[in-house]
Parts: sequence; structure tokens; C-alpha cells
Amino acid sequence: MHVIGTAGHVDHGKSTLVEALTGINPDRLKEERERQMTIDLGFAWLNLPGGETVGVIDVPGHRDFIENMLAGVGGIDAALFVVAADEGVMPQTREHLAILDLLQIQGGVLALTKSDLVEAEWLELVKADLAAAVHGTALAGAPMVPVSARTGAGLPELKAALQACLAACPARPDLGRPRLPVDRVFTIAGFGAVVTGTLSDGSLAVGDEVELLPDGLAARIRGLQTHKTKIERAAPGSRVAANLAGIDVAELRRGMVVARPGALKPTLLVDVHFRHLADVELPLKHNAEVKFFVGAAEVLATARVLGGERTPLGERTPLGERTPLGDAVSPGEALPPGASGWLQLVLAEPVVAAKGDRFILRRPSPGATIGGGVVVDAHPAERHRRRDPAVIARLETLARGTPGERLLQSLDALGPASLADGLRKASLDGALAAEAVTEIRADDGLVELEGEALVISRAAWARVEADLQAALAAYHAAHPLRAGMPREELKSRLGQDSAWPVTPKIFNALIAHANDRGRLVAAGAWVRLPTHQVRFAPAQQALVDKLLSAFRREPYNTPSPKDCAAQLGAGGQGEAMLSALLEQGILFQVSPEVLFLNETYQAMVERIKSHLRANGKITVAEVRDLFSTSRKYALALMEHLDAQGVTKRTGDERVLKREA
Ligand SMILES: Nc1nc2c(ncn2[C@@H]2O[C@H](COP(=O)(O)OP(=O)(O)OP(=O)(O)O)[C@@H](O)[C@H]2O)c(=O)[nH]1
Ligand SMILES: [Mg+2]
Repeated sequence: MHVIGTAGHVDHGKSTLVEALTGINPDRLKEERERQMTIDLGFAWLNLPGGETVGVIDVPGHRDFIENMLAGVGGIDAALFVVAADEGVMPQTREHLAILDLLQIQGGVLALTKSDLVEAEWLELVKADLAAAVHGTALAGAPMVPVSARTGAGLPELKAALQACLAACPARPDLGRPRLPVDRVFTIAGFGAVVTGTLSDGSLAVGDEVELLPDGLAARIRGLQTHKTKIERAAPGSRVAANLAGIDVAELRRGMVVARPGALKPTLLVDVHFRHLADVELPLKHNAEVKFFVGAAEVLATARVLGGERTPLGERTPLGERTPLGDAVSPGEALPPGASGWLQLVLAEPVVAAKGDRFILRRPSPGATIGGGVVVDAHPAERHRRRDPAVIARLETLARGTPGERLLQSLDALGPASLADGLRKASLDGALAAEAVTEIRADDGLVELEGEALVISRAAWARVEADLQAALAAYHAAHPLRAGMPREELKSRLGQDSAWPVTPKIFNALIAHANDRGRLVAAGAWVRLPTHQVRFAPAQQALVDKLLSAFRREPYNTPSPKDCAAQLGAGGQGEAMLSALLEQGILFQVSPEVLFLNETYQAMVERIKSHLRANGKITVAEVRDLFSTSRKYALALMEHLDAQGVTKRTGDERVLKREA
């Protein structure tokens, strides 16, 4: 599940390229089609040659609409960065590039559009210019592909480059805490309110009760779609349209977040690490008014400068690291262009944000992007006093991650592992290790599968549980007459989607834990959902009743398995129903050719045993006469009892081998 977003200067051919790639015109507004200019976000989906379908967000390039662009780029995995070959690098080429870099969008492809309009020599000049522009940014080294939407040249190469870029892109983590930042709201006649967005941190399913933040409105998910296809469950990282019941569309707006009730809290105060763009003209003054963009939300804020580093132009400072060249920016001082530092943003309205979220700041008027960075504390306890060195020390530690967070990260990557391995991978020992364990235990972040010898993070466990249940539900739907899914099949199914190896030891521990928690039932070679029951359709049940009454009429002269299957239905149905009757223990098979009702079989065994206890021995002929049946049935039963170790053959006779 991936989402890509376009970016680039106005009129450089982004929307035309999206339509050439996907067949979908992303400009859906009448005004956009009339003005031939994108105003708001557009959505499409692209089938890659490898079979993956990826979501596409098309953004406006015009500088007047850059704030609409910001509502869409937050959740993308990779950029489709567009530069028109005839015009080359332009102001919003640079501004969009800066935004993608501040948001740390990790990959992308550089498409040189309108290549049909230029000569080869000119194209080389534009390429060199673009390579210089992306130097030192998140898109440095991204492949450059000349294309023409007009002639179709380069489109297959572009798709291949996008595919390679996404293949290298890690899957979005499932933290069991879904968030859908709403980037579009509309109604569908007869269905009501629909919100769309790029889902992160967890999955959503039809029927889920949800909350719309920051307002705290309750709703229920009535339907879900991705790429206009109905789905039951949406995975993190996918484009999602959610039809909401119990809410009025007038209450909804872009920037809201759909989440589980109570899972997230809106905030009016965030502590951030901020990078001020080097080519901005003015310094960022303490208490300056800014626009804060996070997720799909936009809110006015006052920026309080807590401290920072004056770094040389263009040079990047890794979080918290002091460069010898930079001298400090004191609390309350203005942050000059090119500097980075710690801000506390006092928000005019509540938003939903989480630690680690990337954000952008813009100056309200005249509008300009001035920088961005990462949320370090989404719920600081208080307004920080300006001259408190402990505040920055704490933020630096938070930015690196608490010991517990570092342990959880390494456990998430390892899958089920020993606690000791998790600590080793996170390079935590001594007091830090103890602190990490205490912290994640306090947050209930650890699931013990086998004490400390095999643990898994709570979030990874939630994923495993959801995968197991989805695999079983799919199996039951495909095989309604089977008692359950074969264990081995479930194991390989789980292994297919897993980021870590599913060894027999790990699989058994996972299944045992899920079984103990009542999430599934593991019985012998079968695993099923607790709710699964083999139920025959009425017409099938009538055939079963008829067959069983034949067994009751002649309990010892029973139809063969082949006859039974034929009576139960053609085309494989009869065989499947017969297996179900055997699995349910209604019928019992003593040999490939002989079946009895289970109760008949039990009674026969008892009668033979008591005969043996009384007489010491029995022959096949005596068994035959005991039940007034034929030799075929008597022989099959006795050979079965020999094999079971109930009887032992000596010559023509059988004796009791042992008392059960
Ligand atoms: N010759 C030629 N013209 C193109 C090509 N791609 C786009 N155009 C033209 O360029 C103009 C702008 O294209 P759009 O796709 O609307 O550009 P955009 O980047 O989406 O513009 P905004 O969304 O407003 O930022 C249109 O007139 C297109 O027909 C191309 O490959 N070759
Ligand atoms: Mg456009």
C-alpha cells in the first residue's frame, strides 16, 4: 500500500502527467477545468507493471494554492517531482522541493515533462540545473526521467522508476492507533458524509466506532473504499474514503482526524524542532505569528523561540548535535534564516499531532514557506519559561527517543524475540535497559508469549492478531464446510506477509497465545475463529438428514463413502459435506470403504469388548452374526480395532489387547 504525490511549479504538466499515467483526470472542479489550473488536491490511482496499485495525489503548483498542496503531501511515500523541460527550475520547483525535504519524504522520481518541446542539448542543461537544485535534499540522487504526456515517450520508464522507488520504501508501521487526517469531505446522495485521507498508524474497518478530532464528534464507519473499490478493512499507508454514519457533513472539515474514540487527544501546545529555510529573507522573531501545517490541518500559532543554533547556510544539523561552526541562538532571540532550533508553538485552535509528525511553518502574509521540522512533544505540560536550560536538554533527549521507545522500535523490527535480544539491538544496557523495560511495561507495550524468552511489542501483536483473524475469516468464507484452516496453511499464510521469519517455535507460541485469549480456537491440526461453525444450507441439510436416516435404518449395513458423497451432491459438494460430517464426528470411518454413525461405532466397540471380556476371544464370523451384518463390515471393524490396539489377532481369532 503506497501513495505518491506530485509536486512542482505551476503549469509544468503534473495533472496532465497523472492523467497520462492513470487515465484519470485529477482536476475534478469545474473551475480547474475552465482555468486549466489545479486549485485543490486531486486523486487518482496507478497500476504499476509489477501489479501494485498505488494512490496518487495531484497537487496545485500555483503559489496561491500552496496551502492546499500542504494538506495532501503529509502522508505520501514518494514524490513524483515534475519539472517542465522547456521552462526548467522555477520558484515553486524550489519551494515544493524545500517542503518535501522538510517533510523528509524519503524517495521520489524526477519527471522532466514536455520533453517533446525541447532539443536534446537543452534537456541536458535542464537536467544539470535540476541535479544542482535537489543536491543536499531528500530527493538528491533520485532518478531523472524525461517524459511527454503528449507523445507518451518515457511513460513506461517513469512507471518502472516509480516501482523501483516504492519497492525500496518501507511499509507504513501499524501502531494499532489509526489516524486518518481528512483532506476531503463530501456527500454521496443516499449514503451521507464521506471523508478521504491517507491512513497512518493503524487500520480501520467497516463497523468501527470512531471519533472526529479535535471536535470529539462520534461516528461509525458505514463503508470503506480504496481507489473506488469497496473494502472491509483499510491498511495503514493506503488512500481511504470512509462513509460515516451518525454525523452531519456540515460538522466535517479538512484537517480533522478520524481516530478510535479516546485514542488521541487534541493539543493547543506543541514543542518542535524547527529548521528555518536558508533562502527566507526575514528572521523568525520570538512570538511571531505563523501558520502551522500538520497532517491535513492548518492552524495559526505563535512561535516561541526556546533556543537554537546558527548554522552556516545550507548546512544541516542533525537533531540535537552541536556543530562547532554554529553559535547559539538564545531563548527569545530571533532565529535567522538557515538556523535551526527548538520552538514552542502556541496554537490558536486545537489540532491532533503526535510525536514524530513532520510539519511546515508559513508566514501568514505575505504568504511564504519559512521552514518546518518534527514534533518532539505533542503534549507539553506547560508553557516553557524562556530561560530554562533544562527544557532544551529534555527536548534533545525526547527527540532521540526514550529508552522505552527505542526498545519498542527494535522489538518491532525483530518480531517475536527474547527481551534480551531486543535490548541488545537497541544498544540499551545497565540502568537504561532497566528503565526501558519499566517504561514499556508501564505503558502495557509488551506481550509475553513465553515469559521474557519470547516477547513481542503490543503493536506487533495487534498486527499478528489481525492477520490471523483475517486469514481465518477468508479461509472460512472459501471453505464454509471445513471445521477450520489447516495449521500448516495458516503458518505459511502468516509467513507471507510477515516482516520477520515465522519459525515453527514462533508460530506455535503465537497460536497458543491467541488461543488463550479466545481470539481463535486451535484444536489439533485445525485452527478456526471462535465464531465459526459448519452450517449446511437448508437444501444441503435436507440431503444430510436423508442420508443419516438411511444410516439409522440400517446401522450395520451402511452406504460406502462414495455412495454417501453421491447422495449428498455433485461437483465436489458431496465430498466436502461428507468430510464435514466426519470432522464433526457425526460419522466415523473405520476403513476406506466403511462408515458408521459415530454412536453406532461406539456401541459396536462396547459390545465386542464385553463379548471378549466374557468369552476371551471372537472371530470375524461371530462379529458378523452379532450385528447381523456382512463379512465386509465385520472384517473392516476388526482390522480397525487391531490397528487401534484394542484387539490382537491370533490366527482366526481376536483377543482383547488391553483395557482402555
Ligand atoms: N507539449 C506538451 N504539453 C504538455 C505536456 N504536459 C502538459 N502539457 C501542457 O501543459 C499545460 C499545463 O499542464 P497541467 O497538467 O495542467 O500542469 P500542472 O502542472 O498540473 O499545473 P498546475 O496544476 O496548475 O500546477 C497544459 O496546457 C498541458 O496540455 C507535454 O508532455 N507536452
Ligand atoms: Mg495540475
